[in-house]
Amino acid sequence: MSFLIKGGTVVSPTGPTPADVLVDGEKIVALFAPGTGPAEIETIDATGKFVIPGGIDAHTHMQMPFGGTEASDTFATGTRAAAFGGTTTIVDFAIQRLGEVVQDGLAAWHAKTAGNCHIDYGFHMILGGVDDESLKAMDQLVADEGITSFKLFMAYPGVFYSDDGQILRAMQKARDNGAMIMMHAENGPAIDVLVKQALERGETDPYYHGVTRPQELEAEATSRAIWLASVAADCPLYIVHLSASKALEQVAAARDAGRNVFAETCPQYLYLTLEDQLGAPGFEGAKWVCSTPLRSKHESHRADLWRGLRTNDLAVVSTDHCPFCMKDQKEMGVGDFSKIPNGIGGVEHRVDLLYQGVVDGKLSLGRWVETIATTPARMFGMYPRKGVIAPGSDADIVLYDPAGRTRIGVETHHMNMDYSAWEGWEIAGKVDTVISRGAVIVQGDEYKGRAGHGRYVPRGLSEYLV
Ligand code: DUC
Ligand code: ZN
Ligand code: ZN
Repeated sequence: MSFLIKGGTVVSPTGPTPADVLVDGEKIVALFAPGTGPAEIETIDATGKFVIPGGIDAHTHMQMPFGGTEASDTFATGTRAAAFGGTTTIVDFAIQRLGEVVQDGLAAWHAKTAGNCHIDYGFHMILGGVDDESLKAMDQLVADEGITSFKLFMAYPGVFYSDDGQILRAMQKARDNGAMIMMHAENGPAIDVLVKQALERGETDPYYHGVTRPQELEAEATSRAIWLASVAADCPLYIVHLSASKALEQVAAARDAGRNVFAETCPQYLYLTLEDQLGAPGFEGAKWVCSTPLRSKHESHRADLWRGLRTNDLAVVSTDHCPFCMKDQKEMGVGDFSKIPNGIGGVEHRVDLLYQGVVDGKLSLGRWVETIATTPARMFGMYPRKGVIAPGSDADIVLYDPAGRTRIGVETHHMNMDYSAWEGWEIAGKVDTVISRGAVIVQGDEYKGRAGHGRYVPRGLSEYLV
């Protein structure tokens, strides 16, 4: 089927341009100066709307087994919620645990997703056990499986943790095969000491989750990862969920030196704080227990992160979507914050929350599109199939209404969570229409998509390497 998206303003990283967009089947086939496209054709009226590439959330954990439970969004519920929020591709994390064969972990994630996803999806691979076999598997995943990024953890000893020797070996392998190492950069062994000491003092509330993960331990791990990547002949390194000013300083210095070092942040770190959310009365703060943690409002983290987004020291905004319900899940940590499953759900709100940054004068329109769609596509080997409105690209398109408003809350969201981390927020802008590979899947508040529409996206190497 062909149709023309007419009367809108196409936004690309270089800024807004009035243009009509012709879609044929699953692809964008042409852009026209307003009113100069074909006449005898079905149209979608985009008057007054921004026409942007579908959002790409490069960091999600649908139905992830973690912290003694499982993330509450399945691939079906989570990708449908993502679609409502203007995201048309996710990159989720398949998991290899210590002692498991990497390819078996990947097969398990393909089985979870098959027939269930409403939007397109790719995988990164978490390596929970770096050894000779898993290092060999990295080559095979890059060459044959379309998986070109591997996440390692400097946190969570006994779960996903890799020591420095393992990290260096994986980095050397990535340097050879061109893959990206994604790093959860927090000093896990040091955090475990602080957690034990806090619990011994009777400091059991969710607030202490943040206090026992100070920014110094994120900055130290970030710096160590950057130096290890340097030893591995400047292996490509991507710091995930960067939350703190001192960690950002490490990334900025490496980038100023021309290194293959990149970083993402997440909406929760741009808006929410240790005191106002994690420090909420009683057990309420559990809603915002995630790692890295929310940071203090009395320091400059949020302003620094917004600045980092403008200067490209932060290249991408992802969600680290890892939802848990309060009932039966977060509640596991009543009386002991260290037992609260770590994670916040937000896959539905990233595009809107970042548009609020445009309205607040913190980002340009072009930078909005770049951080939520174009750069993730380039960073993770999906460009120009994804992340851009251009002939030949997949017709993943969002019509965004700058005059609309979005109210966020548990009554209206589509994620499988019994609370919202953004309850009661009303923000500028609204997703109006969502098109995934040429199919209209969201129109206003109406859902028209289906499970199984989403396809696996095998990825190439990052475009940003030097
Ligand atoms: N951090 C979280 O908050 N949840 C999932 C995994 C992680 O690293
Ligand atoms: Zn992480
Ligand atoms: Zn994560």
